[in-house]
Amino acid sequence: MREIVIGAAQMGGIQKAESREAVVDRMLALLAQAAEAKCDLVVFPELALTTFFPRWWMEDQDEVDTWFETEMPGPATQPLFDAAKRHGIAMTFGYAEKTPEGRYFNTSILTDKSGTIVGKYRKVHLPGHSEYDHDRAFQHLEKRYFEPGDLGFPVWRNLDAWMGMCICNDRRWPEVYREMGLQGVELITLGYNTPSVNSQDSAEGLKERLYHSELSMTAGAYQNAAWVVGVAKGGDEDGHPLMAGSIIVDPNGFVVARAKTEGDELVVHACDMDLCAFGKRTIFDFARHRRVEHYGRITGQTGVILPNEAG
Ligand code: CDT
Repeated sequence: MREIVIGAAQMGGIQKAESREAVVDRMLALLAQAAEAKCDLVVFPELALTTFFPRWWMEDQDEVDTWFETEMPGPATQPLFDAAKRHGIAMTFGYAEKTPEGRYFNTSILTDKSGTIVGKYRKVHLPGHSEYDHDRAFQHLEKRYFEPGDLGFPVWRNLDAWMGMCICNDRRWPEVYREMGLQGVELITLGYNTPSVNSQDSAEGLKERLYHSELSMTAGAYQNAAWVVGVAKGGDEDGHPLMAGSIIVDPNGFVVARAKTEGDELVVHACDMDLCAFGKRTIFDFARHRRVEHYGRITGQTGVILPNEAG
């Protein structure tokens, strides 16, 4: 048995006026709870240090830059790394990254139990739009403020398991899980900020959104025989409702633990990495069953090409 006690550290809304230090205090409280619960790993949401700022239209780059971290850890986040090391807990969280070259990414990092960063992932699937959209109930400007990640979907050996990360919208794309599945991933962690209502269709509300989120993560877990831990920001954020619904999914695709609230809440489950082995050597033994000669379109084209247009 290779058990990792995982704490899915859901966070309630982070208001625009909330300082990094105040948010880090909330994260420290969750880490302390995780230490009480004997967690080995704590998973925080996407853009865990700030409000989900891509909902705001900004033209002044100096203002945009205030939402980005230029170093990790930096002065505001160092206490997190110190606490993780003191408790002996590995952690992962998302933040907006500005590189020394002036590039902007929606990023998450993974540490080991000594608080050393062992993995970095930059969000590949950026939803939304880059210009102001008058037809939406609210904006989703990730394509304006970030560039698509340039690191692919690596996996890392950490806590005696193969771990990978993705971020929010990535969880809706089967290619993401399979890229990691093909590297033997056993645990995929992800954070998300999902509005409770679709900005382009008010009929798609909380119930439908929770369903799609869970459907994506349970399918990704099952089809790759891996644990999936999806951690939300939830509740009211700057007057905008965010869907909560953090879950821990086992390698058979079953939800084994879920958040009960929309606020700061630690969901704990002891996850045995050895449970991945059965699916990986049977129905999802990729080496025996995949038929790559038929998958060319997956990497060869993006949009739909109807058969009568193919030429
Ligand atoms: N943060 C993020 O990726 N949110 C998206 C919202 C999609 S609507 C533009 C998500 O897939 O949950």
